[in-house]
Amino acid sequence: MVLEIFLDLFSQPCRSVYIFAKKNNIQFDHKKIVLFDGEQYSEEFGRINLLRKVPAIRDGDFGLTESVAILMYFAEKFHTPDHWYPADLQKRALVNEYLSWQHSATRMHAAKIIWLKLLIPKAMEVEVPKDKMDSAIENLDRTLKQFEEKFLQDRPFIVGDQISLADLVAVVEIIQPLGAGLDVFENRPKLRAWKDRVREAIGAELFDEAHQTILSCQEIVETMGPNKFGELKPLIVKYFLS
Ligand SMILES: N[C@@H](CCC(=O)N[C@@H](CS)C(=O)NCC(=O)O)C(=O)O
Repeated sequence: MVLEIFLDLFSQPCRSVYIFAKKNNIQFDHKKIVLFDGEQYSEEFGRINLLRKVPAIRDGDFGLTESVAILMYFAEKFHTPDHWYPADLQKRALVNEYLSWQHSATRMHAAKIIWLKLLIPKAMEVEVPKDKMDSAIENLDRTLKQFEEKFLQDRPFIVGDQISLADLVAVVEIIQPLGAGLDVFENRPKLRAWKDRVREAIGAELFDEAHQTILSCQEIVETMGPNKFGELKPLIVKYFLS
C-alpha cells in the first residue's frame, strides 16, 4: 500500500515533511487538506488524526502524526543520508536539542505573526491591538537572536557542515512571517546566508515550490470571501487576542 501524507503547504510542519519526502525520493500519495476550508474537521480526516492537525501519515495500517516524529520515522525507515539525522550520538543529540527547543520558540513565535499581521485583521476583519503585535514582534526578535547565537553560531548549518532535520524544521518556521509581509531576513545577514545555504542544499526548485503557498498568502487572503474561518473565527480570535 502506498504511503499517504496529509498536508496543507500553508502549514510549516507540513512543508518540512513534504520537502523531506520529496528530497529523499520517498514515494507518497499527497492527500491535500485545506485548513482554511476546515477540512481537518471532516469525519474522514478525524479517522486519520483525532487531533485534527496536519501533517499526518498512513503507512499501510500504521498511522503517525507530529512532524518531528514523522521526519524521524522517514529518516529511519528509508535510510536517508546520514547528515539528516546523524547516527553519531552527539551530532544526533544536537539535532534533538534544536527539535526540542523549537516547539516553544521558533514555532510558537514565528507562527503567531501571520495570524496577527495578516489573517486576523485582513481575513477576519478584527483589529489587532498594537501592544499584541509589538509583543509578538519582540518575542520573534528575541527568538531569532537566540537561534543565531546558540544554534547557528558561526557554523554553516545547525550541526556543522551539512543540513540536518534541525535546519529543515527551522527554515520552514522562520520563513512563515514572510507570508504576512514581515521580512525576517532584513538586517539579519547571518540568518539570510544560512537560509540561502539551506535552500541550496534542498534545491531551489523544491524549496520554492514548497513555499509558494505561504509566500502568496497576502494575495490568497484578498480573494477570500467575508465568512472565511466561519464558526472558528471567535475561537481563533480568542486564542490569539485574549
Ligand atoms: N506539533 C504539530 C503541529 C501541527 C499543527 O499545529 N498543524 C496545524 C497547521 S500548522 C494544523 O493542522 N492546524 C489545524 C487546526 O488546528 O485546526 C506538528 O509539528 O506536526
